[in-house]
Amino acid sequence: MKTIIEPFKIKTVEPIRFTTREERERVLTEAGYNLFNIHSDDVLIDLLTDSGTAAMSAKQWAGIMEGDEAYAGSRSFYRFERVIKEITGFRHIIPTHQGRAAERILFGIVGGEGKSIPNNTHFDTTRANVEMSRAEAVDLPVPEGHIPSLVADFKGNMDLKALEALILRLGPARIPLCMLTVTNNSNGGQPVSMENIRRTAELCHAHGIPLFLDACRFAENAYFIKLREAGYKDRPIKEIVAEMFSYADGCTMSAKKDALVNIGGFLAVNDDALAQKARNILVVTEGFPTYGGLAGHDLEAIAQGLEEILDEHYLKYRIRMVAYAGNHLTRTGVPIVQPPGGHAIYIDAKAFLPHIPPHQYPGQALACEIYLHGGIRTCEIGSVMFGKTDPGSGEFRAANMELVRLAFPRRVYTQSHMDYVLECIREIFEKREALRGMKIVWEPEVLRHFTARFKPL
Ligand code: P61
Repeated sequence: MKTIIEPFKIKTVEPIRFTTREERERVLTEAGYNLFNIHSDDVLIDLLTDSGTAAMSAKQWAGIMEGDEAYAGSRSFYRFERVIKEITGFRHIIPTHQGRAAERILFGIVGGEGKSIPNNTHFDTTRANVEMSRAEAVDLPVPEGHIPSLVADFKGNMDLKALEALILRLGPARIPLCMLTVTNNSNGGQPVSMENIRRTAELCHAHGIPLFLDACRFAENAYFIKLREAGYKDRPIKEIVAEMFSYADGCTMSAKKDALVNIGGFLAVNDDALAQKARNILVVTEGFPTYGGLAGHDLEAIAQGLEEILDEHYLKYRIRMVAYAGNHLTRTGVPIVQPPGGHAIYIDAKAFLPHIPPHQYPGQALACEIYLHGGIRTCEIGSVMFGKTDPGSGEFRAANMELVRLAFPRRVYTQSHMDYVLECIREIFEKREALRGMKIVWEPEVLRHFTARFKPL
């Protein structure tokens, strides 16, 4: 059979609320044209993020009831630890309340003034935690990663020549570890190849530098390796995952993505001394080492989710659903970051709205119109998020790309929800000349995309 179906049936449903265009116009005006300011009850289909938005399975909900809430030595912790050890092979498993808490603990130990952390591309919380420690976060993606229309298999890869040059320039003493984000979220959700993981590890280890994975979407990355990399077609996904982790010395993970839960994360390391330091911080800021900021029932749900994510029927459906959306938009002429990534489609708003210059925020204009037209919430990843306006001179600096991300929650929306989203974008594309840019009327000092207020021009 060629048709790919959702590999689950639905036991519990949650209604979604329909609104009229007039209602959405009012909601958007009151929200200052910022989709982060909207109540989720006013959203029909929410594609703001794939983080913490998954639907849990019956077995995960059963695990929630089974969770052992003992302060110390919880049975649920031992299941969590066993499952993660089996998947990653790492020696020390340290639970945290989410991904950024693992990052804060790790960089609180290895970061600091004068240090540099290379990464294929830091996610914004990772960069913030590196910089909060006063270290420098260096992005070294392969050059093809920056060309939205280019179709290539592993646009998430690390630029190995640039990494070697950095190591030779700074010396290994200033590089306490190197990171690889799989898949590369900030670069379009593009995967990293096994060859690139292995060669990054070889280069780092030759200089005594440990390699860590930012493993949020490790299973989606592994499935791309199976699909696209020579020699992996017939290998079980568990083996591919094990090989990916075998090159690394540790990882940070937000369980809100590929562990199919609504909250949670962990830090995993091989180094005994590093693990001891991490547990010292954990016990002060997160919790006792056998729960680390989570309830016993959360640990249970994560362990179960990590077993479910490795189901190849699930991964095939997941990657094909995103590809279905991407290929449909491409056939319609809608410019997107190519090829479609693992968890999201990124519309290239600069090419979609060539008549709106970056300083009039084409991504924000498009995200607002997608909400007005279809009640769908997406996220601007462009000059609102990464651009800057100098408060003194008023000079504007644009972001590298003007993107709108449609991130797909796991196991939440069906094929017909997807068809509705595609129809909405197609209709906006047909009348794109009518769209106007936006101006910022108020912005905070940091992370302006969350709270800034806009007006249409
Ligand atoms: C997302 F607008 N991602 O993509 P935590 N590493 C990576 C992530 O993708 C990631 C984290 C670490 C989110 C949520 C998000 O400003 C924002 O469990 C590759 O969220 O702490 C999270 O994991 C951090 C969206 C986070 C944002 C911060 O939508």
